[in-house]
Amino acid sequence: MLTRREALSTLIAPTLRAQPRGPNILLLHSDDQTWNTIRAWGNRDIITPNLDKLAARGTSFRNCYNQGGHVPAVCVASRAMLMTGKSLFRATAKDGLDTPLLPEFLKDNGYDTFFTGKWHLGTPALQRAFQNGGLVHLGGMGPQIDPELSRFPETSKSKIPGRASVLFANSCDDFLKSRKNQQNPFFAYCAFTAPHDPREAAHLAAQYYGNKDLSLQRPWLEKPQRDNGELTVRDEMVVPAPRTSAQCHKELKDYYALITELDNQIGRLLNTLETQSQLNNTIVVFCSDNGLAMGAHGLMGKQSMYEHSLKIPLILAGPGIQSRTENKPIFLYELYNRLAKLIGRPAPNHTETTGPLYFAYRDFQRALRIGDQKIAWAKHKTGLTIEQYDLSKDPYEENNLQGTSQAIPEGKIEAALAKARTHYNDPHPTLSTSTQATNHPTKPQTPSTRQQPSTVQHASTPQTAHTPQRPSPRQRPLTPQHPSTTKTASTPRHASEPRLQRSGPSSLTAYPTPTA
Ligand SMILES: [Ca+2]
Repeated sequence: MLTRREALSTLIAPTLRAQPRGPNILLLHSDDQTWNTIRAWGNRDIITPNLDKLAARGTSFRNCYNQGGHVPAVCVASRAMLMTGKSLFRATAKDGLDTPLLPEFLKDNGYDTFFTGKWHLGTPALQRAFQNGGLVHLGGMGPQIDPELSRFPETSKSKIPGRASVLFANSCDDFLKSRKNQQNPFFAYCAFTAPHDPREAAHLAAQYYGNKDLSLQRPWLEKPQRDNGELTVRDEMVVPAPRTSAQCHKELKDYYALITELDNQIGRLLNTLETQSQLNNTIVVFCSDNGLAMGAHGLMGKQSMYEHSLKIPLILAGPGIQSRTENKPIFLYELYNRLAKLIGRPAPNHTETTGPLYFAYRDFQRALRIGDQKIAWAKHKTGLTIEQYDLSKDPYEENNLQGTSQAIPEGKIEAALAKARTHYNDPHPTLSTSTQATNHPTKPQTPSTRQQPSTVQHASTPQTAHTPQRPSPRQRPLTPQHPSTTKTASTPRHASEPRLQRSGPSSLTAYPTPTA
């Protein structure tokens, strides 16, 4: 015979058990931060004590990738993928953003949601997705000093005195402090604009790094050795080619200074969580949206298929997350799916996990992984550039294997390519590594109307029109983690695709010098 109290307890308990309070989630997002810019990950120059602590208590995803972009502002596609949990060609503004965004999914699962920082996916999606917000930078790049910001959910902008990273951290900090004794868990998304240029950080560079002689990004070159179809984009003009090591050294120091400033602000936020007794009940995510060349391969921007532009930091720490290193490659868009599982909810059907490692930029650059081998190609005005790197031995992509005995057979590339295109619904089926039937000069074209290329560049072969590769004496290796092998099943060659045809050294094209 149950007592009255026991009977009431029996009625109430299942309800309480069905609605446990999930862990909070704090998503810390940087802008244009390449993967090898965390001291705990092996960069002995950079100062990132708070990210180092986060890495020590969490999981470091050492091979996390942005899958690519549709326009030079790669940030847009990356952030669309992050918010939708969809891969590149499905996370479009047209239909991708129509599905529940990550904050909407969390709100539906009992979370109070908050946003501050850079939002690059349009005002309607922002206002729809979040319940609360602070200072917001609507759009792409903005100044690091006295930025023009709006206050969520308003869209009118005004100049706010202060440094951008501090202002966004202030907004997030106010929200975290307001959460004491709140019943619902929270999702707070703080999207910093650092270390994106303009790199207004001269005094911070002097303060943090002084006269320190930084190692330049590998392989440092005065200018690109090969055309990738996008050498005159704005990002490449930040320091016009040919660049000097002194110029790149200054840019790198300012870049590192912005990251150190960002790290300080992240430390503030994590300290607030700790003083609010919320640190142990909060999943902290740190990631960036895309990488940046910063002088590697003679490039400055992010519009390429090299690791420095695709690979980004990703660290998760908090309840249920082990302290370890994960070397298996992962696309950033998988974060949505993983967070759903971490809070004990089924991931929405529209979210994707990492499939074949296939990367795309606009309609003229593609890259594909076959195991540890990475094949990248780009159509440009005068031809086609193909490169192949063994990332297990050459993580900085310094030794192009195309045109050597180690080049992967064309049939194997085509099979993997057909599978990846189908998997990701790439709408540009004519972009393959093939040059067949187009071996004739082409007129300069706009990127969107590019035709099949006329020739193939094998960059491992000497090219007299190029500046010889001159690695900086200050270059030295960090500690890259070798990516694990990804199996790609052999599938029949796609009937509509022309066969891969590589031309020999005689067809090498001169690399056009970028124009300002
Ligand atoms: Ca970015």
